[in-house]
Amino acid sequence: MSATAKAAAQPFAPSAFDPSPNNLESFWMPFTANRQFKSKPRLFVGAEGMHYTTIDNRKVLDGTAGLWCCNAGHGRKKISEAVAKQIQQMDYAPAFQMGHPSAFELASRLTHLVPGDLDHVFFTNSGSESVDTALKIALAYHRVKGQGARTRLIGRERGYHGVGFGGISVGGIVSNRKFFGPMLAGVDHLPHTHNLEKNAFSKGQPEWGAHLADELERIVTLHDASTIAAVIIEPVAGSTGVLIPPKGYLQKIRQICDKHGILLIFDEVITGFGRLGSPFGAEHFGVQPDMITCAKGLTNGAVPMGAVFARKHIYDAFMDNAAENAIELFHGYTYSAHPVACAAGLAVLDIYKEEGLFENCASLAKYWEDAVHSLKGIKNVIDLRNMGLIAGIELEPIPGKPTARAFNAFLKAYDKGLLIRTTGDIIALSPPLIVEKSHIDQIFSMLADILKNLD
Ligand code: PXG
Ligand code: PLP
Repeated sequence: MSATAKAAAQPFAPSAFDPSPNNLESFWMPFTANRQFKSKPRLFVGAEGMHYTTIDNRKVLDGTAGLWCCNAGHGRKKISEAVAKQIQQMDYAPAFQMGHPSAFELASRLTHLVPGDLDHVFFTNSGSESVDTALKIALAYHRVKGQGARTRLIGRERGYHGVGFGGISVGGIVSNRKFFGPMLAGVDHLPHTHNLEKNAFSKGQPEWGAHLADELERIVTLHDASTIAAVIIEPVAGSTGVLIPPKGYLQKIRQICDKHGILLIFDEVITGFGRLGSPFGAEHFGVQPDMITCAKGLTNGAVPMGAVFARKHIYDAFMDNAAENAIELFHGYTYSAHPVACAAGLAVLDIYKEEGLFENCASLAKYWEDAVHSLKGIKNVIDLRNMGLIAGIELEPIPGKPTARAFNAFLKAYDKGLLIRTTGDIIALSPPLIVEKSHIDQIFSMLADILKNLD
């Protein structure tokens, strides 16, 4: 059918004067209850500062920075102007065997945000691509170093590392894995660190659980270190419902990796760019990973972009082991270091610096913690967790109906004018880092109301 015939055959073709969608069928929505959504849609049409505007012109307070990505809040002119300027000046430059200046500028500015000699940046378009990139670099690194038998990748139960085949293989969220066959071979998993009996209602890092890092020794004994390439973990697990690392746990993981020549990858797609009050979680916890994956806050969510930081010895291994004029790493995306994404990234770094947003996060962390724990005692709240500007609020599931209680809270919050995120029966909060005490008060007074009146 021609485009015109198709338009004529479609009785509800949107008119140029009414941009609101009137056919919700075609778009297969990601990680969404499509039928529920389409029966009662929730559509945003605007965003400014701490708020979204709905299609029916209501303001919704953003308790989640979009999806953990709009750390500098919404509607930032500096970003939109930089993006517009870049598109006008040069829309695209080939990513392979060619370059453009802002890619180099962004990479070098980014390296100042991460600790140690994480001096090299590989650009991607998402967190999922960053994860698959880091896993591939880990495998290739050992190979160019003459240790090609190191092919195993170790993730963690309940970990979220995006949705590529590498990411779901090392990830540990059952629903994200069980539909998709055997995935990557040679993957093993550490146990997660969540334990309500020991750690419920801990403020910040729980006391109990550092010994769970020793499970890595057991895995090494089982497979032998000579077969293991890398361990990948989220310093704070986000997507699974906010699991804060027990005191000393990440340090122990680092020590065991060092002992056995295993690379340690921190997946900081959520913890990067100030979410914990430091530029990255690595600095926050005082642990030096060999690679860091990031995305989201890199461009404030305005343009898709991700990145992998690699330590000097990793980059050098590739440079030192390839013939002159040869490509050193056979990996990359059409849109790696896209000029428009780089323009957004540079503008965002300016905003973070000029407005001291990481520091704002750090200075509000205690106020946030007190607000989170003010929900203690409300019926069905079985745990409260917090760190930086992140909160996890775990609810007792309705017997026989897991996820229903938290999803109901999400729907009620949206109606009331608050955006929250739920996973299983856990509510996750992560407001933009421009948040003020008055917004925090609003978030928790609305939430307390909702939870008190929840079935
Ligand atoms: N790693 C981590 C640690 C993440 O949190 C990804 C990788 C994948 O990034 P992309 O850009 O491919 O989505 C993520 C993403 C939620 C939620 O509310 C979390 C993410 C994405 C969407 C929703 O839990 N994390
Ligand atoms: N599929 C085909 C047929 C392609 O030609 C390409 C890139 O050239 C890709 C997939 C990968 O796309 P991207 O580089 O945007 O990840």
